[in-house]
Amino acid sequence: MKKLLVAIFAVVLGFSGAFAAEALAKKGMAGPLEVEYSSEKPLSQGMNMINIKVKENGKEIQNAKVSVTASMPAMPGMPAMEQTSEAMFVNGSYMAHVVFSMNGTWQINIVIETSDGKKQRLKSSVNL
Ligand SMILES: [Cu+2]
Repeated sequence: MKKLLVAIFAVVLGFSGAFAAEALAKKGMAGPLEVEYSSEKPLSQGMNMINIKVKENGKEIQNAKVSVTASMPAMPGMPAMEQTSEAMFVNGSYMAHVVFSMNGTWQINIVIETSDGKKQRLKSSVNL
């Protein structure tokens, strides 16, 4: 019975996931740094909070300067858009407020400046 309930629950979760937009949860490398970036809610037009964790060789780095740039190239009737936000280190992760002014595909550029002054970059994109 327990197994059946778990199976039903999994199916329902999977089913709702097919319709609801999912929250951001991605990983990537910025040079030698492992970067995890996520959002609690699905990304949407307007203000979004993006959480970023940075590790080097599995060890968390908490004293870096982290910024997130969201950009979209020009499209018919819309000039190119770009906005950078500096992340703050809060409750164990870097938090950036990122504004997406329209739906569509946004290029994401996460720049991490470590305490030795080196800058590492992770390029990605998100859809909303
Ligand atoms: Cu656009």
